[in-house]
Amino acid sequence: MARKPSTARRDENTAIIHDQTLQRGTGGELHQTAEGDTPVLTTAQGGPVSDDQNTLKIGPRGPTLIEDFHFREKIFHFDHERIPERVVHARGYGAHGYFETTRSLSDITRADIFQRVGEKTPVFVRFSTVAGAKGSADLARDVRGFAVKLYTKEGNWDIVGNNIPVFFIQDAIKFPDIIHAVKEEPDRAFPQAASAHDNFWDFITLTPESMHMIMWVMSDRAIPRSFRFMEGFGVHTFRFVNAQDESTFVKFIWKPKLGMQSVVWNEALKINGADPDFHRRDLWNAIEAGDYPEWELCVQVFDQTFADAFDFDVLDPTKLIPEEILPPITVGRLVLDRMPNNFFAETEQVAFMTQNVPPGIDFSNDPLLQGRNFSYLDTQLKRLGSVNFTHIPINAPKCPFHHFQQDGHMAMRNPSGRANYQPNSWGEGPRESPTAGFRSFAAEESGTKARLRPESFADHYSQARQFYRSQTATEQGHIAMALGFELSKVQKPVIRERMIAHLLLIDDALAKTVAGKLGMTAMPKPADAAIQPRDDLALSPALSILANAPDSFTGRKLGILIGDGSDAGIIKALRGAFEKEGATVELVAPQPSGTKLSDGSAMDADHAIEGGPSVLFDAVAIVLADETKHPAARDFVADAYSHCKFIGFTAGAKSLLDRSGAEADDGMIALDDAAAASEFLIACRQLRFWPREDTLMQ
Ligand code: HDD
Repeated sequence: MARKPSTARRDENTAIIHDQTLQRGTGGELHQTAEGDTPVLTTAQGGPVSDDQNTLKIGPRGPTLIEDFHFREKIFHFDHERIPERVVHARGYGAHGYFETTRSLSDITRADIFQRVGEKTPVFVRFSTVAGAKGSADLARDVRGFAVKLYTKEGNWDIVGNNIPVFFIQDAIKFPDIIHAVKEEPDRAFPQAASAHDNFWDFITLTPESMHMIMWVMSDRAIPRSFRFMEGFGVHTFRFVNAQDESTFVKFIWKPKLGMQSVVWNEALKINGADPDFHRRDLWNAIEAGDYPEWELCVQVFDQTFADAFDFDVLDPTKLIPEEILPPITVGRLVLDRMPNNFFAETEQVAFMTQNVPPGIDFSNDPLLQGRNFSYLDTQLKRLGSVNFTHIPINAPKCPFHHFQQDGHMAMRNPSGRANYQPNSWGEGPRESPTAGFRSFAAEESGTKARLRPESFADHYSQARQFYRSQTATEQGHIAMALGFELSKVQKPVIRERMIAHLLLIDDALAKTVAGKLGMTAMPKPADAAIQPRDDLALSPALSILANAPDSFTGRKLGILIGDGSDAGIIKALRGAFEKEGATVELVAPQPSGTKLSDGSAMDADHAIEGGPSVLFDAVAIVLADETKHPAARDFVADAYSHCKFIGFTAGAKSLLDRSGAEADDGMIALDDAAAASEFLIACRQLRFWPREDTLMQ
């Protein structure tokens, strides 16, 4: 695949800040340059600084003077660098790109973004974990945020979604509870970025509506290999509204062009140690290399008749509509092609809000969505500190905008002219437009004021069962292992038992397997279900990652372990074949430089072996001339083997394979000569050799 250098990382989002920096540094005649073209360091007020190494003192060993305004300003600013991290989704990573409309939806929505095929709309996307703090590791078992800000010609549209199509709770009033429960326990402040603790499982087992979501969170979806290999979901039912003010229901889905992929749990634990920034580094590297990640935007559209006939309430955010029942239609593509200039300015300060919708897109009565629409504005004020957070370039619309909001902290733009209200007699300023403006869909509403959950939301187990049973046997095994791991960290037996009681309503065999993993001798009674789970829902293969595998190694990474005497021809052939596939190849060696290959050439490696464990790669090749005693080399092979990776090996690697416990199977491919590289690549397209997992479990 051709590697393009990333496009210049500068755009209007940061231009204001950047230009001010330039002006500060090169501010004309007054500010000479220090050396050559290096600008003179100044204070924030623009005053040139003569000494930035020493505070102002009386004598070399004397007290520091209050008069030192440069020191005072520098420390004052530093002391205030941090803003509150997001109360959820604190750890995230963002990128710029564009959305291209590939299908006109002008019959069902008047949203400008869906009128013209080929229309390109700038976007900013932020991926995140939910529970961990800003500095936590990327491979936590967790839901991933998938928030997309589309800078449309009719204002910003934010699809603030996750990589899981359902949610834990049905009503927004429960959100603080679920989040408190999953985050670190307040007396001890641990565990961080982990759901494997009593409080979380206590809440889950007391909240049956979370059962469907918990099946997803225990599945491989919660340990994605990369942001690039995740689906994204708007979760709620929204509305499209057309020019005739007619409404159609819609659900939004992002589908990754490279297909989905996850890691295994033992691998995730090790990645967190080897590279806690694994996901953000992956996104950075892909975009910098010109391998721009891409998703299709798909919509599931339906009318009231479909909604009435569907098995569940379309307003219930703990339910999904299987793709087999309502096939998604592709309407556009999302391409991420530029990293931010500055993490804080853009990724940290970006403010997503579900209530940001353009005319032609509207809300349903999903009670979770309604509560979110209220919550997101609050959080921006808390985090960004001013009602003027839309003045920050990343949050400002890219279309023309005019309003009379003024003043407030850090106001960067105030309306000009005399009139700051409307209507006015000065002929100044904007006026509302009944035709172009946002009009809420005129839904008829009636009812008695009450705190109620609808009866139609009461089945908490049927779709959990459908999800579990729609997984491949390998994925079902992973769910059982995840539940076993998580519940093994729960200290209170009653909580574990309660979970088994719920699992009995989802799948009897699963419940028994997990109980066995926990060493439970007697099974509890099944939980009391408000509505007995259904057994008649058709399986939905679309819910499985492995049943929809891409059969491609594009976008993945091969690690080649080399040492002195490694066969130069095989290394070259592997590199050629895998790079042609659009994969990345990295070399791992005992030292970072100076490995002598079979042809006498010296080769630099990308990683010294201690820093380049096999968990960083999707497949590995062990191209060694003879025995290596390096302890990390044994881990390299043993991990790759137990994580079911395809392993290519040369004859000289045999003794290392034996010492590492890697036994011959169809996932172990001999690299006898350069020609074997393409055979190895064909095998690697399956991504993992899952049959090995059964052997390992025996
Ligand atoms: Fe939320 C952030 C996704 C329910 C309140 N949420 C946040 C982010 C994502 C989601 C991706 C991070 C955005 C970013 O990258 O800056 N949230 C969801 C999804 C939900 C959901 C898919 C259910 C379908 N959220 C939810 C509820 C509430 C909130 C029910 C409150 C009633 N969410 C917030 C928040 C956050 C947030 C507190 C924290 C930081 C922020 O908004 O900007 O307002």
